[in-house]
Amino acid sequence: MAKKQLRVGMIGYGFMGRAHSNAYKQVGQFFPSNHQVVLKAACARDAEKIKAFAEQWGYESTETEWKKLVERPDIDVIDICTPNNMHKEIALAATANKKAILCEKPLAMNAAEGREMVAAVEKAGVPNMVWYNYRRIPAVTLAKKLVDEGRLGKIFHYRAKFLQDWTIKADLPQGGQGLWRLDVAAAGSGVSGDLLAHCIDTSIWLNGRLDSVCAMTETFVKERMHNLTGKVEKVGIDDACTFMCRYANGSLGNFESTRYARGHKALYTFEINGENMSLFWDLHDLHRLQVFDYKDEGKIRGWKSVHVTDNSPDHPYMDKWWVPGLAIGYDASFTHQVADFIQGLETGKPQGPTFKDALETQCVLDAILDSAKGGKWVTVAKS
Ligand code: SOE
Repeated sequence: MAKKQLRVGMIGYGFMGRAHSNAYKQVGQFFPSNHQVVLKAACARDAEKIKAFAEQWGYESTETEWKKLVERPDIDVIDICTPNNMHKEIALAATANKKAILCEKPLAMNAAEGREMVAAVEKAGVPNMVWYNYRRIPAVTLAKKLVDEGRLGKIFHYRAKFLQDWTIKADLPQGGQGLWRLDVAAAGSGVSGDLLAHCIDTSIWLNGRLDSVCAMTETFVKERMHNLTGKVEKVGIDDACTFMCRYANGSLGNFESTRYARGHKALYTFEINGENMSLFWDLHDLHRLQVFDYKDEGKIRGWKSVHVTDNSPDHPYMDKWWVPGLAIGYDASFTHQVADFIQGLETGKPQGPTFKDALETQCVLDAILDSAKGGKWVTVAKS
């Protein structure tokens, strides 16, 4: 039977443009379905750069104006890999043209924008998803399975951190390609929207709704040269953010994120402590889920390090890869996301995180920034 084409129009060509393109190329090989992904067009303002990107990754054509791309009848899905300040406008235009949308995280600059985006995709009925990829690391997906099976019992604590060190240099400029993450006008926020957003998404998925938050933020380097204006300008993003929270299920949360933790490049870890079981995961050892099961026999009770590589349905996604015991990497989380998105199209059961799911994270981010500004506890708005 001829496969249905899923023709991708990619906007942006940075780190995420590469990660997503790689996933589109891999998915058909490892996760066969009734769809065939076609890299139809790549789009960015710089004609030469986007041409080079398209040639490297195998896109059939290029555009330099995203408005043209979203109108093209030969595109089924728009992948938004631009800085955050473009997400809303592109998503609304793509929706108006009845395209499915895969949007890079965070969904938007803030919850108000996110709400508009959710309303638009829901009204138009277009498939939508946000690239919170860490949900689909097999060890993290296994954690979700254990939580859903009720094995942890009542959950008391959730703690997570995401640490980096790449912005310590005070003479690193802000703005423009690669450095837009330091420019509040393009990013909306700093580590909260960039890194904590991942931790919050995973935590909502595993532990449910956050009710209230109390946060502090700091901007260690107050001024940086702006690549777009050529002037030294105030830095408007949070360089570090720590917050505590209360979850709707009664548990307590503790989160930390910074780009000033010398020696750490991408240390994302989380731990959940339940009445009967605790779980711990570390991105630097991404195949392992650490499990402590209080129900184990006392004599041999202790932390187990489960290498999530078994080629069976017990270990999510792994039956599609190599033989048992062999590892896959960070890139596979994106491949899994595309596979699940396609499964959602084929079954009519959309896979998360949808725009609506990602709006919940956006509401938490707004509450965090509010709390840090006012030095007080803030109730998280309902999405
Ligand atoms: C920032 O350095 C960054 O690339 C984030 O933007 C990604 O979302 C995260 O997964 C890794 O770090």
